[in-house]
Formats: sequence, C-alpha cells, structure tokens
Amino acid sequence: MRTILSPRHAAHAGNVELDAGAILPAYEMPSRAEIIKARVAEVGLGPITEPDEHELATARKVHDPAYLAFLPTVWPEWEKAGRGGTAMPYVFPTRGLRGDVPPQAIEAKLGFYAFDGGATFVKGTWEAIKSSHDTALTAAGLVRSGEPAAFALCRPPGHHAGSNFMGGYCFINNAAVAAQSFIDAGARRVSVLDIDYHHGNGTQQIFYARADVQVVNLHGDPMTEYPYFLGHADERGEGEGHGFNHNFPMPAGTDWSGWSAALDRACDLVAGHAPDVLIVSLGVDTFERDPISNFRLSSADYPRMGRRIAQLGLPTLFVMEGGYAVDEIGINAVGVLTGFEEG
Ligand code: SP5
Ligand code: ZN
Repeated sequence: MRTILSPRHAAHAGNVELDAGAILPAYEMPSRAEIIKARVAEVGLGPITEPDEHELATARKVHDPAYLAFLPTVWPEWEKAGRGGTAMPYVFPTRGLRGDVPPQAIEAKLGFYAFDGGATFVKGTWEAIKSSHDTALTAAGLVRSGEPAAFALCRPPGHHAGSNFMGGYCFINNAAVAAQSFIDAGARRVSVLDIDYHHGNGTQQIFYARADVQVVNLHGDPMTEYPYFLGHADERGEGEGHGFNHNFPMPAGTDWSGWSAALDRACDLVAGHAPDVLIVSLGVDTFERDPISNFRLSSADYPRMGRRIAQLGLPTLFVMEGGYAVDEIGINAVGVLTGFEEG
C-alpha cells in the first residue's frame, strides 16, 4: 500500500507539555513520523509520496468554521502579544462559566477552543496541521479511486479533536475529515475503528448524532485513563445516531488476550454496519513500553491486529494517531500494515 507523508509535519517541533508536575519536551515529536517512514521503506510496504493541497471545505463539515479559522491565527497572535516558547491552553470555560462568548485575548481563545493543555503551538504548528489534513485527504482519494488500502502518516494526530475543540496533541480530526470526504463522494456508510490507547473523544463527538458514520473505539477505561471525560460503554449515540457509537473500555494492564477479544467484537460490529469503507485510527500507544499508557501489547501483536482487520475484506484507510515509544513505533505501526497486507 502507498504511504502519504508531508515533510511539513516537522515544522511542529520543540513544543513542551506539562506531565506529572514537570514541563517536558512533548511526547508527540517529529521523530515519530520519521521513524515510521524509515520502517515503511525498510520493509518495502510500498511507495511513499507527499500529499496534494486540499481546501478546508470538507473539514468545515465536521468542524465549526470559527474553530478552523482560529487555528492559523494562534501563533501570529501569540507573537503579537509579545510571547514566545510554546502557546498552551490553560484557562477553560468549564461548568457555570460563559462558554458561549468567544473571547478576544489569545490565551482565552486557546482555552475556549480546547479541553486540555495538550494541544500546543509553535511557529510551524499550523503548517503541520494543514499538511496532516492534506495527508488524510490525499490517502482517502487513493482508496476512493480503487486502491484496496492506503496509509495516511498523519502528524499531528487528530482523534481527540472535536467539532470545536482541540486537545491531546490533536487539532484537525484527520480521520473525521476523511470519513466526511467518503460520504461526500457517495459512500452511504463509513466505519471508523479507533484502536489508539486513548478514547477518540473528538471522533465520537463529531459523529455522535449521525447514522452514516459508525464509530467503534477500543481504549483504556476513562475512569482511570486519559481523556477521562468520555468513552464509557453506555455512550451509544443520540438521535439518528443512536446505536452507531460503540465503546470498549478496558482496564490498565490489558494484554493481547483481552484486547483481541474486544477487537473481535468490534470487527463484528463493523461488519454489521456493512460500510463502503473502513477508516482505522491507528495508534500504537497500546504497546507495553509506551511511556504514557498502560496496556501490555507486544510488537508481535501488531501484525495480528492487521490480519484481523484484513479479514473484514473492506477498502481500508489507515490514519496515524498516537504511539510514544519512539524506538519501536516503526516496527509496531508498520507491523499492523504488513499484517493487513498478508491478510
Ligand atoms: C493522540 C494521542 O495519543 N494523544 C494522547 C494525549 C495524552 N495526553 C496526556 C497523557 C497523560 C499521561 N500521563 C502519564 C504520566 C507518565 N509520565
Ligand atoms: Zn493515544
């Protein structure tokens, strides 16, 4: 399968995050994409090419246009306010505060459009966000034109970004934009299977009231695992979307036996939806040595999950999400793809 990757991802670099009481280099770093790219080349998965530029028209159908318009303004406004370093949200309009009035100060806008402090900006962040969005749409175009599968090596990732909020290293929801692009091109049903360690709260929120895009999530139990405030098993969708959202929260410590049982049930739900196309939100932070997560999958498990997904027999777009054990991220992410191709 073909891999799409933009060199512009690397402009999103040098940012920091607050982790367990310390300011550290962000775990979501440029070497992640470069190491996956090197592994794609090493195993001969297929050609690696750059994305085409795409308009934001499709993104405006899954994100609030005002939110999308805000993203490119962050760094210029931050600089204009005399600041440098990393722009990070830190004040939020939570319950009882006015979340309905878009503020003017840049630090207030950051919190207005965020659910945590994990979506941070440096000078090149918008350029990278746009290139990641372009990567997803270019790879989706390959699948639309008949490729059985494609790999969108997106960076920054997207599944924590909702219709009007960023967070968890995510800004534009690349998988959601790709799903919308398939619907706009005539697909009647799409499934998003999110196998990142963290619940894809943004993807769930975007499609929660829709029956055309089924969302199935496997993740750490939100009672104890980030992003905490969404991802319980009783969240089934609302209105027309009722029955089209499925969550499989699992306890910290889950290994392949528990995880693969949930994958089997998730695949049965996808098969039941009979989608025209499958989008896999591919995170490999389920790995036993991931520095910020708590499942116990081994490198040998990733080809197994690719083979199980291939059994669905669906046109499949893989969209890169998380995974922070950088040394093994290439082996693990590309392991899923080679397993898929072996079928
Ligand atoms: C796309 C994606 O995988 N985003 C994940 C964002 C997670 N951000 C917060 C995680 C906090 C975990 N803290 C663990 C402490 C270990 N030092
Ligand atoms: Zn994750």
